[in-house]
Amino acid sequence: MRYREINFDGLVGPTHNYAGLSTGNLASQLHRGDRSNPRSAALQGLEKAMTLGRRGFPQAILPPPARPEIRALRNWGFAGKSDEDVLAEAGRSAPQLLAAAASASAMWTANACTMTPSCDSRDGRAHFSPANLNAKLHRSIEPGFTHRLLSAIFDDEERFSVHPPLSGGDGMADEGAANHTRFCQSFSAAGLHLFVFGRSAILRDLPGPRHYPARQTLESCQSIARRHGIPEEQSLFLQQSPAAVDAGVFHNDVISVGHLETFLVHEDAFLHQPDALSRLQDAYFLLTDRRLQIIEVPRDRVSLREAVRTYLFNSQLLEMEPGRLLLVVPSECTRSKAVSTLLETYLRDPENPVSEVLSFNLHESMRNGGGPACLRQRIVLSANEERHLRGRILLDEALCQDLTGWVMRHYRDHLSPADLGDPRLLEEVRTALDELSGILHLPDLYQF
Ligand code: SUG
Repeated sequence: MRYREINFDGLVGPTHNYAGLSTGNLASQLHRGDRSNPRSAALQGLEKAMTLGRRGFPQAILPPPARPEIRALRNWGFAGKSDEDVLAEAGRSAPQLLAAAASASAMWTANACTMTPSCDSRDGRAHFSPANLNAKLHRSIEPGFTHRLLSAIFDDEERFSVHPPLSGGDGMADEGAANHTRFCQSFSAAGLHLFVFGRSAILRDLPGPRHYPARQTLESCQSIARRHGIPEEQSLFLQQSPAAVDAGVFHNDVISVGHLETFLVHEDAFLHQPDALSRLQDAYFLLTDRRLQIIEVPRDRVSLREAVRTYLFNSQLLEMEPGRLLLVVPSECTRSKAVSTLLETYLRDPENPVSEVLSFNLHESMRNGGGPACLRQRIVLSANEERHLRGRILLDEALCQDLTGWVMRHYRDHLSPADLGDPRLLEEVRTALDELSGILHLPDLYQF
């Protein structure tokens, strides 16, 4: 059976703003309070998805949840007869909680879930676990909608299994595919699943970061592998370098990117890196009799700081033809001397699979710490499974045109955290999402 990878990009929601909610995410901290442009943010994301779609890489779209999330505000005790009253009350007494309920953070669909293709799971179904995102207040309200959305799209129990998010609170904190990479010779071949964690809920003697929180736990990674039925020899668990977390690497996809048999990784990504990479190489060899091409970027070529600033590793690798990869980077990379010099040497080197670099202006998302890789969830499906997807979510020219028109009609071109309590914004969002569920043929997706 032939499988292919479809990138499901997050459609940026109409409340995209800079409230500085993510400690440990340097960009989010730096841009706290800035004015955002939700319309540009959505168009920048669509431009990336559609350009890659036109180049022949399969693309789909995941719609945003409704924000501000009034249910969360009511749950946190803001009362009122109408939703507008609740909004006003939260805005008056706890603007930071209102900002948490209004964040458009679901745009970073790498954090939506972890998926396992059916060829790697014991029961022969594709498995999905919405990430609980317990590590951050504003993100912990995402999994309810994500679960509903995935259940609507993958609505076929014979082929798909959509699990509930992991329960267990902080000890099971899970950030989804941002800390997961599947290595394989082809999408249809058995894959090795690399899960990356920052801390353990049980093991007391692991080193940890000093300044910023490590988000994902070892136990959540193991639980995902277990519930998805991944055979033991097909998974590996590695710990992030605590120094990297302290330098702003809040997810592993900020410091490494893997695709098929290539792994582009910074020298300071993992704890005890030489040992970690040889464990990876050994596990892959044991499974496939083949070797990964590990491209390790030395810190004296690109410092950890520059890697975090440019988001070089939050790039996408896509196979154009066997052995030739396209590297999709944010335009911050092309403006960095260190990064562009490195990439030029890659392009000149016939042994290096990176054969083309494509850069995108994703400034709106980047200012909140989200690059190309954050904006997509990789979903590997067989041709037969693809036929059973629900909704009009595969991106083609017609859908792109409809979505662009929809954004132009409904999105503001500027928004400040102070605007989040505006009752007209709530109304605008609801009108927009009602229309969106029609465009995507996903009725009943939104329950305001
Ligand atoms: O979780 N930023 C996100 C960025 C997520 C990036 N995703 C990946 N690396 N896969 C986060 O820190 C900022 C939102 C705000 O401040 O309003 C935010 O949530």
